[in-house]
Amino acid sequence: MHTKTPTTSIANHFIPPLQGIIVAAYGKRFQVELPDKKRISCVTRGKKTDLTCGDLVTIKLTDQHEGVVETTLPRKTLLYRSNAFKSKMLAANVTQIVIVLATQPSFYEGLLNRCLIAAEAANIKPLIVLNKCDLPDHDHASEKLALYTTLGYKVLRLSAKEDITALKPYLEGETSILVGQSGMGKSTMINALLPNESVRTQEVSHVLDSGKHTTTATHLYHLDSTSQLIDSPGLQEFGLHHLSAGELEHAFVEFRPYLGKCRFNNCKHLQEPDCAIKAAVTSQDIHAARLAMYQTLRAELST
Ligand SMILES: Nc1nc2c(ncn2[C@@H]2O[C@H](COP(=O)(O)OP(=O)(O)OP(=O)(O)O)[C@@H](O)[C@H]2O)c(=O)[nH]1
Ligand SMILES: [Mg+2]
Ligand SMILES: [Zn+2]
Repeated sequence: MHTKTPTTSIANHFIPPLQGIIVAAYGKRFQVELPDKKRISCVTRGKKTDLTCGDLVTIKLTDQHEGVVETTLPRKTLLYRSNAFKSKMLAANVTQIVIVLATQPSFYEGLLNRCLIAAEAANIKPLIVLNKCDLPDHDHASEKLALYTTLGYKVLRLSAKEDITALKPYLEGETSILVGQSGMGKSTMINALLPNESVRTQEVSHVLDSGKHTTTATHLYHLDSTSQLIDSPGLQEFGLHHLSAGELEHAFVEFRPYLGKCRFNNCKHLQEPDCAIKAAVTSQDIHAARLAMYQTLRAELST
């Protein structure tokens, strides 16, 4: 004969914390998805708000669909941007940054460089996608990207509206975040990859040559049991104030063979004599545009 286990009295004494993943971040409120896919709307204790999409957390239920975040599990990676005053987390635990560019609206090469530098500094692999290749006149955008292929970055050309197949193999087994300016087609890509989702998208403004900032919060979607995809709001700027001088110079992949070879140990590669990086620009081993980008970013650092 089986006797009934007194579950209720045990439950009253110890409720094990539930583990979940943050699938959406709205300021101080977070959607946490539990292993059974149930979603709980959570707040944090006190003033703690340093949580972001992709964070693994433990929560305590306060209601059937509401809870409080108790702890954050250690992060494998953290992608964030910062200016002189504040920093903003974009996502945690991502393994790949998909930098989404388009032929229209025109993309800023400075922002592309900043995304690449952030990816290198956070040890996250970048992938560059030129979207909207169905539109005429994409040659100019394509030409601008030749430099990045030379640096070893993969540049994928596609049209999310016509055929997203080319992107699929790159997403397998990865947690990828789509980043880029507004109107490049990030949410359109989510819809193309996940036909059951209907993420809001919006026509771009041709007059302003810009998107309309349609996506306002970061969201994580499951592609399959091992692949996740994060949609994020369009970026206008990408400050990198949090990087040290050493992190910055190492994030320029083609600088690495020359680092430590300047006359001065603490060479900033700005005006110093006998600078190995500037010599490599003269010999055309480093592209002048990348040194200019480095110098812009170096001037923004506090040290
Ligand atoms: N022709 C063409 N248009 C596209 C393609 N991909 C997206 N679009 C259009 O571009 C516009 C902007 O797309 P969205 O997906 O909203 O862009 P987004 O990057 O998510 O923009 P934000 O949410 O504002 O950051 C929409 O009108 C899309 O239909 C494409 O491959 N070809
Ligand atoms: Mg969007
Ligand atoms: Zn130097």
